[in-house]
Amino acid sequence: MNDPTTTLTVTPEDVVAFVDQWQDTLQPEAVVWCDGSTRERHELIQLMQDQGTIEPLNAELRPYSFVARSEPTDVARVESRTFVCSVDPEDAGPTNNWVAPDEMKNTLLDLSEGAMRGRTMYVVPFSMGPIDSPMARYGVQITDSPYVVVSLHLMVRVSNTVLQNITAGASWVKCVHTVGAPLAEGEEDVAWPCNDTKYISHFPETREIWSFGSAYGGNALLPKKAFALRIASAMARDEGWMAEHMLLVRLTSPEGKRYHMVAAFPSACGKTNFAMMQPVLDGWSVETLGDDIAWLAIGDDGRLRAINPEAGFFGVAPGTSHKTNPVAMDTLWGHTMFTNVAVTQEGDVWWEGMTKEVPEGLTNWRGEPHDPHSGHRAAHPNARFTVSVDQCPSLAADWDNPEGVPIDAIIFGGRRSDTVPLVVEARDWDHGVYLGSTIASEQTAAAEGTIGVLRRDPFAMLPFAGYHMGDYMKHWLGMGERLRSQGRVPRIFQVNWFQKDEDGRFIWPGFGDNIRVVKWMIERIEGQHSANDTALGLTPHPEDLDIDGAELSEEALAGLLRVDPDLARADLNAADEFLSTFGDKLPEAIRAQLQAAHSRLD
Ligand code: SAT
Ligand code: MN
Repeated sequence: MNDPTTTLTVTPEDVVAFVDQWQDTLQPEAVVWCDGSTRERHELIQLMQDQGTIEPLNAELRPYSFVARSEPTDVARVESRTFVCSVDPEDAGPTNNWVAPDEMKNTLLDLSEGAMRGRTMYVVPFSMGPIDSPMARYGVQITDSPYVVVSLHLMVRVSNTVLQNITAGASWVKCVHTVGAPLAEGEEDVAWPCNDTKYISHFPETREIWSFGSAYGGNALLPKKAFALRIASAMARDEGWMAEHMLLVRLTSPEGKRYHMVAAFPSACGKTNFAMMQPVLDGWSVETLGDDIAWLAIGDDGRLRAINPEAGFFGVAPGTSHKTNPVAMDTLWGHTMFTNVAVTQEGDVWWEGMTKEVPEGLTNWRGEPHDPHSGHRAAHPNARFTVSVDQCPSLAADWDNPEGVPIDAIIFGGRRSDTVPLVVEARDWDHGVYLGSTIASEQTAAAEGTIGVLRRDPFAMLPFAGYHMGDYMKHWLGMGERLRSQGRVPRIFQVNWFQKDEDGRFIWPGFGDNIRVVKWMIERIEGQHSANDTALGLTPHPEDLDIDGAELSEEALAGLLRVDPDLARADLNAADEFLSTFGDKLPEAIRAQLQAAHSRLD
C-alpha cells in the first residue's frame, strides 16, 4: 500500500516541537521517525517476533502472516474509558463521556510522565485519504507499540510526503499513544504490554487525541475511530462535510450501469461482508471501496461524493468463511496480521464460523491448547484481521480516486431480531435522517458490554460522534438542504438482515443474497416500482423483490417485510425516550418526524 518515495529534506518545525515535548514527558529510550517503507515494516515485524508479540504462521499456508495475542483485558474498544473533552460539556452531548480538557490533560500528563521508559517512541506521519485529495486530512501519531506501527502501515497511508506537505503549510492532527507500560532497567518485556488504566481522550477544539493504556485497534490505531470519526466529525461540522461510520461500494447492474452506496452499520454488523459481497444474482457485481469509514462532501457537480480515508481492513474474523465472505478469505491469503484468532496444528489460522468442523489440536486465542468440550471459544469473538486493501480481489481499481465517487444511496442498519423490516425506504432526506437517528442494534463483541442487549446507535455513530448528537443530526439536515438546492439528493434506506424465527435462526439468508434488496433499491431509484406506504416508511411489494432461487418461502418474505404495529410502537417509544435526552438540541425536524411517526401508528 504505502509507497513512500519522498526523502525528507526538512522536518516540519511544529512536528519536531510536538515530538520534543512528548519525548520530555514520556522519556523513551529512543525516538524513531517512521516512513512507511517496506523495510521499516520488515524490521518491526522481526523485532516483534523476537519480543514474542507476534508469532509467524506457517509460511506455506499463510505467507508472511502473523498472529498476535492480546492481554485478555485488552480485546475491544473501551467505550467507558473514551472521552470527548470539549471545552463546553454541552458540546460532547449526553452520548459521550466528558471531562474538562485541562483536567484530562493534567491526569494524562501525570500518567504519561516516564510512561515510555525503556521503549522506543515511533513517530508516524499519515494521510487519511489519497495524499493529494482535497478531501484528505493529515496526522502524526506517536506510539511506543511496534504492533501499532505495523498495523498503521496496513491501515493508512504512512508517508514522508505528509511531513513534506505539513512543512508546506498543511494542517495535521496530533495523535499521542502509549501502552502505558514503562520498563525498569533490565526488566523483561511482556508480549502485549498495556495498562489496566485506560484513557482514549479527544480534544475536538484543538484536534488532538491522547490515548493511554491499550494496544487494541480502535483504542490505539488513532487514525481510525479517534481521528477519522470523532475528530473528523467535528472538523466536518465546521467545514461542511461528513465523517461517517460507513462502508463504500460500487454496484454494477447487468445493463452495465454503475451506482455507489454507503452503508452505516454498527461495529460487527456486516459492513465488511457487504463491502465485499459476491452477489447471487446474475449480471450484478460489487466493487469494494471501503468497509468502515467514509468521508463525504458535496462536489463541484452538486453531488454527494465519498472517499475511504483508510487504506486497509480491520475486520472481524469470526463468522468469516468461504461461504459468508469468500472475497475476505482470498484477501487474507498472506501478508496479514491476525489478532486473537486460534491457530491450527499446521500453523494456520482458525476461528468460529470458518469451517463447520472444529479442527483437532487448536491453540486458542490465549495461546493454550483448545478444549472443544470446554464450551469456550477458540478465537475471541472480536478476533480481527488487519490487511491492506491492495489484497482485496474485489477492490475497485480507482478506489483511491482523489475526487471520490458520487453517492446514489445511503443505507442505515442495525442488528434487530424483530421489529425492523428487511428494508424500508425513507420518504425523503429528512425522514431518512430520522431513520438514522432512531437506529438501534443488539450489542456485539466489538466493544465492552453485554452481548445482545439492544441499544440505540444513531447513524451507527453512538461511540464515534465527536460532538453533540443533536447538533450532528442538525448537520445532517443542513447537508440535505444544501443537496436539495445544489444538486441531487441521494435516497436513504434502512435495512435489517438479522430478523430471527422462533428457533432463533436468521430468516433472511444475507451475505450475497443481500443483492436482492440492493437491486430493489436501485429499481426504486430508477423509478421502476411503487412501494407500500407503511408507518415506518416505504417497503417493497413482495413481488418486486427478486427472490428467484433464494432459500426463502413467500410467507417468510412477507414476514420479513411486515410492520408489527405493537412492536413498532414500543420501538418508537424507546427511540422517543432516547432522543428526548438531547433536550433543546434535538432538531425541530426530527421532533416533527417523531410526531408524524406516532400519528401514523395510531
Ligand atoms: O476497534 S475498532 O473501532 O477499530 C473496530 C470497530 O469496533 O468497529
Ligand atoms: Mn467500525
